[in-house]
Amino acid sequence: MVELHEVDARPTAADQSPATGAQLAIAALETNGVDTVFGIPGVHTLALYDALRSSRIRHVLARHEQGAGFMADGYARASGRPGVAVVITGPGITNVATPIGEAYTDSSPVFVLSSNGPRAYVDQMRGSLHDLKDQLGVMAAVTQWNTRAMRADDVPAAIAEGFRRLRTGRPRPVHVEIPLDVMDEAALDRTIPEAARTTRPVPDPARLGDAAERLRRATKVAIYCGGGAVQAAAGEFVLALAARLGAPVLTSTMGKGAVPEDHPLVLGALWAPENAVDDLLREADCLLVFGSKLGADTTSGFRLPIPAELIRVDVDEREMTLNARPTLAILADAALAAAGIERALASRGHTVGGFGAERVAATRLRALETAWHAERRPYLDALRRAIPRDGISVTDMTMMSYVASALYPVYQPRTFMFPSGYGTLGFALPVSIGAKVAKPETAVVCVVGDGGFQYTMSELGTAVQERLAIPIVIFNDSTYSAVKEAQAASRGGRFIAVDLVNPDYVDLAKAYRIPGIRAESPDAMEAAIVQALGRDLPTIIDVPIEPWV
Ligand SMILES: Cc1ncc(C[n+]2csc(CCOP(=O)(O)OP(=O)(O)O)c2C)c(N)n1
Ligand SMILES: [Mg+2]
Repeated sequence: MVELHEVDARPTAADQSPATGAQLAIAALETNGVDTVFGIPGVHTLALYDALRSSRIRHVLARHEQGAGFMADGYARASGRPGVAVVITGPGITNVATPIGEAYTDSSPVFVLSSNGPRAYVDQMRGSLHDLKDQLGVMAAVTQWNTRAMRADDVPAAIAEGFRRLRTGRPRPVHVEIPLDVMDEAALDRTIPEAARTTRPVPDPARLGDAAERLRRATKVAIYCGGGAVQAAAGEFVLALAARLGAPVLTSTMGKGAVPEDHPLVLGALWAPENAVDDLLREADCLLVFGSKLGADTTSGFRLPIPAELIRVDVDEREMTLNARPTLAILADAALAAAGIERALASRGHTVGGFGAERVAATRLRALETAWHAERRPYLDALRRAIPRDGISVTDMTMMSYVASALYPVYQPRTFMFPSGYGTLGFALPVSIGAKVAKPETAVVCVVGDGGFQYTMSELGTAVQERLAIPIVIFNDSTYSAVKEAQAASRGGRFIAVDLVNPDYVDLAKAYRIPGIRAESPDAMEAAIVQALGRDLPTIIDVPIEPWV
């Protein structure tokens, strides 16, 4: 089954084309348009790093593989291009599994390239360094596709297939593993397959016509956008459709930014059970959903009102019927489907008043007034003022982020990031780093709680080393407040394991020789963020806040 091959790793002087498995791997990344990888080297990836040295790919050195995985995810979320993490076998893999789990739930195109021991010993636990019983098994749990290249000749095809999958349908992470001796093995065939082009599922015209007919029969239509609408950049087509139907546009948290939240027909992520948006939805006779699984969390336990007519558009056949059975399902890219439905309605000369902008404005106002923790809005308004319209806010699992989901307006796709599905604390700092590396000219702000920050604060080292102008806003209450709140709500206030003794974050900034500021008010925080955006280093902004519980 497995056999050891003699290895001749050196390319001849006459032939500078890629030769070893490792060189082919890096060449295949280049062919696939990769300009940056995030990782940490080890003795199991020496060959890969050696090949990276002579490539044009930039390597960003993380401080923990969890950080490298999140950075690759942030790069992907910000740019829409696959993000790449390079890790060692064993602990490198188990460390990266957590952010890849997040990328999987949130459909982010992350490519993990790893190593393993020599082929002959893979999975055998014979006492080699970094032995892991079932490395592909670990990664199978968090990827859509996962393979081991057993010969140098197989490396280019494995990498090409990974990228093809990232660029087709639903973009969930992939993993390619190259055992140690395969990296140094000379390949007989040096051909690198051409990069796969991104394909977007094209809607069936008959279904678009069917959708137009159903929408024509409806009197009050509402539109709902999930992460799929962000990925497809469907905004302008969704808005044209909304204008034709007088339809309010709602989003999930992952859908924030699909449409600008200051548009007169946009209600954003303001829906909550029994609020004004909920009342409005109960009057709708048709809901048109673009790229959302209508998940348990997003719908507060499947409480989002679903009218008799439910049209769902999704790139994933399974998601399309998950959680709520549609009366019409369209397997398609959200932008192509929205444009197609709008054209079909236009050709039928169909326009209706629907709910209309006035009703939407009144609904928005009432929903804002009654929103959960609306008293914290001054912080979110200050954050919004400090960040340019196209600026990216990366938010961690902290109370302020949950409030932000409803109350922080987002205007452009890929400018609001949150660990939506896996809910991983420590997401924000490394994801900010990846986003800033992908978009150096764009303002990127990290919003994190005092607890979540400590999960990945070691990545401060990376942000300093790369001189990234990231304001790191720590909403500090020395508490795991989300948990404390849950203990108050369902355990009769029997609090346990929620109080934190934290470092002084301004002093921590000093240790890294970067600016550190304590901002005692929303205004002070706003000024500190604006200043921080103008530096060429990260800035820690410690914001002491009132207890939530
Ligand atoms: C990896 C991980 N472990 C545990 C949790 C459970 N958890 C959710 S929120 C939270 C508290 C976060 O504290 P902090 O970052 O200070 O934000 P706060 O809730 O205080 O605003 C915890 C422990 C989690 N989401 N992720
Ligand atoms: Mg806290």
